[in-house]
Amino acid sequence: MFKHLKAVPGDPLLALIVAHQQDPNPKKVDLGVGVYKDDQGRTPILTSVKKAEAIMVTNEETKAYQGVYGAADFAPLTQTLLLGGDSDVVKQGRIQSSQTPGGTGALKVAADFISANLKGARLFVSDPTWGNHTSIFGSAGVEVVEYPYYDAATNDVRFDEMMAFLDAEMKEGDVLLLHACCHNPTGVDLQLEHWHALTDFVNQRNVLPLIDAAYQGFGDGLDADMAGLRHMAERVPNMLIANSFSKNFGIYRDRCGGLSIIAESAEEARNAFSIVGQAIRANYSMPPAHGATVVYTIMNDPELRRLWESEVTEMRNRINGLRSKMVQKLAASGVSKDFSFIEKQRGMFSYSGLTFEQVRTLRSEYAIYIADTGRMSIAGVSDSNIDYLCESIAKVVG
Ligand code: PLP
Ligand code: TYF
Repeated sequence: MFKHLKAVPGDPLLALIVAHQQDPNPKKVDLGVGVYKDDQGRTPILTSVKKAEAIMVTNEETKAYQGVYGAADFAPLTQTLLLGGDSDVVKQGRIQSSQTPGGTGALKVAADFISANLKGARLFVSDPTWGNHTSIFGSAGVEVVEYPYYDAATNDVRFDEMMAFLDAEMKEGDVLLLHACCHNPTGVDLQLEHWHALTDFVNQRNVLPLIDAAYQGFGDGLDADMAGLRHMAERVPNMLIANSFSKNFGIYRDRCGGLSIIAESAEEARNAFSIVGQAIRANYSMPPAHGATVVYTIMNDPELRRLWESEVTEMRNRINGLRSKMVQKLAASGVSKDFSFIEKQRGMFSYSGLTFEQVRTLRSEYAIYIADTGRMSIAGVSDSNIDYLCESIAKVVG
């Protein structure tokens, strides 16, 4: 039955985790997968999460099924986090939100929803984007098209080219995927004026924006990171938002995120949401409860919420501080390349501009693990490895 099947390669980012784990070199540095790490290289459970879990253990009374959309109380908190406390879209009831197994689950449900109900719609993604965008939508039968985004020469967004391409290629009903903040893999984000222009484009061309919000809080702040998304959400008739709580609550393996759908009226939103429910049932029936209960418990307890917000701030400040330190140390190492852009990028990642050969040399000769594209996960840098890292990059780059 399976004789004709050939093995396929796994996700290269996940393979990098294993390769790093197996490396006996005591100096090894892991800048591969996008998981937050503290200065000791650990991915600790947030104190707010630990406290919420203790409350849950005491209070939880049942593990019975809770329905395709997850806990009912979860939707308003997701909407407030994403759109803020004063959103007209929320007040008008034009948004419906479901809890999903991570941001990936949200994207998969969105892909199935689009594939089954918006016939012929193509998905436009940035060049480059997170590899799973292409695989999730591709496997749902949605054609994926790349639009120009990252400019390696300037380490910035090629916004004029991006708009010219979208204007030439996108047809009414197509789907435009944008990263809300902390672009994966480049770390190069759209600026607010870009969101303004894109909002006009979405309205003029009548395309559907799909916003991937996986790193809220990791760029400039929980609200600041959503400024572009909020601008657009309040001005367009329709939008999908796939959000992840994996990073900002540090609950990666608990699989918690959300899919929100904004429509022109409350009734339209409810109708579309019922079809989202159908896509969920056909996928995984209903989401796991643990992570969502953690998020819900924290958000509804003012003290735990303050603690969580301070923990998000600490993670963000650590990453942004490391960006500055790396820029200083690389400059001090006498390296020929200008790395000052690292400080301007936001979120977990930096497209470093290191070539495939340089990445492979860093891996084989220095036990420094960076994705083949040159993407570095800045969270993997620490006070104890930053000197070794910057010196090694300087040696390899020259
Ligand atoms: N979207 C982007 C851009 C990501 O980088 C990630 C992952 O880490 C996700 C979505 C999905 O996150 P998860 O499914 O772990 O919540
Ligand atoms: O890009 C990253 O590193 C994160 C984590 O299949 C991730 O988004 C990577 C690959 C994958 C799942 C999560």
